[in-house]
Amino acid sequence: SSVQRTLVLVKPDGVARGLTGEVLRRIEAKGYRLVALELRTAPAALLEEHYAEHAGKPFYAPLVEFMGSGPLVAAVVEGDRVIEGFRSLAGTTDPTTAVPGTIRGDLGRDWGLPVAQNIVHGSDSPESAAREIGLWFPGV
Ligand code: YYY
Ligand code: MG
Repeated sequence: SSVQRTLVLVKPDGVARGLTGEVLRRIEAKGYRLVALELRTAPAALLEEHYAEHAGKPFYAPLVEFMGSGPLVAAVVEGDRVIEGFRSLAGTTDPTTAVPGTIRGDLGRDWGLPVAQNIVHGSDSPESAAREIGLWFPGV
């Protein structure tokens, strides 16, 4: 079967800007199902592990700081090919050039900061999804 689960985060910028509902609305409107959902402020250790693939890059420290700067919404989302499907809904990483119609393209932009504040995270592969769901929702 092609049913998958992915880890979605509404990042602190998205929560602070009141975009949580809009992001969840788009996920549900696409036909995906929420299987876990939680508002939380993430500790640095969790964020460092979540973004371990980027350790050593210039944006790593600002990224971890930004992600811990306020509450975020973590969700597990399920559906056929949802890993690719949510990445498609989210749009490309740089919110200034992300295509309109996507979450990042419609709702994000550059703010002159050392890290891109692009509203959402979505796992990029089945391996990443399994690893990230294990980190954020060990019981799920
Ligand atoms: O998967 P995705 O979120 O689209 O991008 P990643 O390459 O995994 O980077 C994670 C996160 O880091 C990105 O969402 C914004 C930030 N970032 C950045 O500020 N500048 C970059 N050149 C690359 C990534
Ligand atoms: Mg990524």
